[in-house]
Order: sequence, then C-alpha cells, then structure tokens
Amino acid sequence: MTTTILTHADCDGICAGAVALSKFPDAKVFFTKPVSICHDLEHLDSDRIIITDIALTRRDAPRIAKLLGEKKEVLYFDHHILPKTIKEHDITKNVSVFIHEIGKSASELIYKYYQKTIPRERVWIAIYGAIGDYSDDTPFVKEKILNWDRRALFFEVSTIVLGTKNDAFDSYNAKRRIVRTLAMGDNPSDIPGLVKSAKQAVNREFDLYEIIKKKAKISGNIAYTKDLPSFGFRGPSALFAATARNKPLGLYVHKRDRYVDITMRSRRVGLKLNELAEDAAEAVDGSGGGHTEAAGAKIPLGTFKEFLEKLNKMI
Ligand SMILES: [Mn+2]
Repeated sequence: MTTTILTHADCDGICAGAVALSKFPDAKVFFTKPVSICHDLEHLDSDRIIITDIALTRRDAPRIAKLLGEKKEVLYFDHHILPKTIKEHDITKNVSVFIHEIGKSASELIYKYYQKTIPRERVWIAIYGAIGDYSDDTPFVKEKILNWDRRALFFEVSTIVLGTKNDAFDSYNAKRRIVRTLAMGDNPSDIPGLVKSAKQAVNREFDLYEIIKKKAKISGNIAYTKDLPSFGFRGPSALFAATARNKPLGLYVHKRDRYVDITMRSRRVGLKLNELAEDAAEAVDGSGGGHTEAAGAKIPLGTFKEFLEKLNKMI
C-alpha cells in the first residue's frame, strides 16, 4: 500500500509532515501550496494520501473537494479558514478523516490524531510546528511544553525556522531531509549545517532591523517598508517596520511585475490580520488572507495608497 504525504514547506508543514511520516515511515513526502495542490492532486496516484497544513483557495476549493472524492483514501489535517466557495460537507463526504480546527497548528492537530500510535517523544515535533506557526498558546501545547526544557525546544524550532531561510536549506529536498530527521526522532540541530545556517539568518535579521529603522514609512496607524533586497524576510520586515515606528500594524510591500505583494504583521494582539487583509485587498480588487497574527495580500499595481487608506479606516 503506497502512502503520500502532501504538506506545506514552512515550519508547521515540515513538522506536520514529520508526524505523518513517523506514523507511515514508508510514505513519500511532497511539498505543495494552496495554488498548486489542485494540480498535484490531479497527477497523484497513491493508495493513501495525507494532506497537512494546506489552505484551499476560493478558486480551486470546489475542484479539489471533487478530486478528493476520486482518491482511494484521503486524510486531511488543516487549520486554515475554509473558503466561501465550499461547505465543510463538500470535503468531509469525500475523505476518511477531516480534522479541521482554526487556532491550532496543523502539527498539533495531526499529532493529537496519531499520538497513541507513535513514540511519545514525537510531541516535540508538534510543539516545534506550533511555535513555528505562532500557535503555541493552545491548552494542549501549553500543557505538553511543561514536560520538557522549553529553552531547548525553542532552540530546535529556531533552528528549523531560521535555518530554512538560507538557500542551502530552502529546497524541497533539504526540507524533506528535515522531515525525515524529525520523523526518526532526531532533532533539527542534528542535521549538519542547519544550526550554522540559522545563525547566518539571525545575523541577517538584525542587519535587516537596522535598515528598516532607517527606511520605514508611516501612514496613520501603519508602518511599512517597500522593496528591500532581502525578500526572504517578509514577515520580520513587516514586524520590524511596526516596531521601529511604534505602530500596531506593519507591512512589507514588494512590487512584482503584475501585482503588489503585501505581508502583514501586528504588534497588537486582537487585530485580526487575515480579515483586515482580505477586506482591504478586496476593496481594491485584490485578494488577501492568512492567519490572525500573520497575513498577506496581493493587490493590483497602483492601488497601494487606496489599500492603505482602507486598512487605516478598519483599524
Ligand atoms: Mn500551518
């Protein structure tokens, strides 16, 4: 029986994939994303398909729900808001397992599902994924973290999050190696070069803050920076803009060929960034979404000023 794991390539996705691989050690691991999962499913033939940490886009969700029904066995673990173009039933009727909860990391969800059948220490992976997705403030993670030295766990999760920001560990192959290492019960810091890569990334983050301190602009309650060369640090760039200018909301704005890519981070707990991103982007014919703490938007060229005005009105 063949098993395929489809997961996201960020820390939560890597960890959720590793939990799945602990359970099914012979599985193949593939990385995908919301915009490509439809295509991937069309071409995937496997007896068992496990999908973790992949959001569904409004456009593709109906087609994906239908595709899932054409597969032999699908288990789906996710924590992104379902798009309005489908109902939960459209998915649940076509899969054998659909674990879907907002506010908890995909790693926590899949770990809880398999915890009785994998080694107890694999809970570390769930904790790494949760911290990596800013979702460690859940009853489950708060309780489990008490069993271990949380400083060591933070060191390991930082090794994943920061280490994969460098080219050497940014490829799907390198990330697959991390998934395998975790699934076997070893730690991220056991992977040769990953800790060093994380250290390089951390240096760049501090350099980045110095740059943003000089460059961040202000519009009402929003601070933002535009088109920095270090495009891989979109989240910290957005957050540091807010920090440097002491504003609740920070944006990182990157102009592409046909649209403007916006990353949003907040210093104020309580702002729902995914709703802000979606509403402000749609007001200018763009699209947006994500999580309450970390969101993003794509808007048409030339609409940034209007987008800022809409956002400022909402917060
Ligand atoms: Mn996630």
